[in-house]
Amino acid sequence: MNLTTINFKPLGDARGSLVAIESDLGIPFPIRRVYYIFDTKTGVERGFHAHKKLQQIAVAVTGSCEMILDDGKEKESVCLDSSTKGLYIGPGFWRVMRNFTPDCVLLVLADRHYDESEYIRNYDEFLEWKKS
Ligand code: T46
Repeated sequence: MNLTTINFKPLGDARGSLVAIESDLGIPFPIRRVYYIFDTKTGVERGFHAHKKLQQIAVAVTGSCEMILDDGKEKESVCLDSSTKGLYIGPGFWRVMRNFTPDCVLLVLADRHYDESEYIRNYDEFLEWKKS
């Protein structure tokens, strides 16, 4: 599986670091939505769905978690553990997130507004949709 990671350039000075992410600049889509997942309880696994259209980039801005992406044939696990590493997640990947550290804040940039009708939340349906 060929997953794309994006390295954000930290703009550091003596005070510390800053990362700037601008729509269309260095990321492959216009940003229409930003959300973040935090305060995830120990042992919790999230996700268990795919998107028909949505493109996203996920960055653990603090802490870490594991993102497992499944294209219906192969699975790959990526450790999100850096505020300068973004994982691009295109449409058509079943995802599971797990192993959240208690301090993990997972920031997600998305190219579409929230639309429950474009989620696939059943794995068998996902496999059928991949065949179509
Ligand atoms: C994804 C992974 C990485 C909204 O109302 N608006 C939103 O923009 C989002 C993302 C969620 N919600 C509601 C829907 C649910 O009632 O928030 C609740 C939790 O969402 P969900 O169970 O889908 O959360 P995760 O962590 O399983 O998945 C989320 C995103 O939904 C999904 O697009 O790719 O994070």
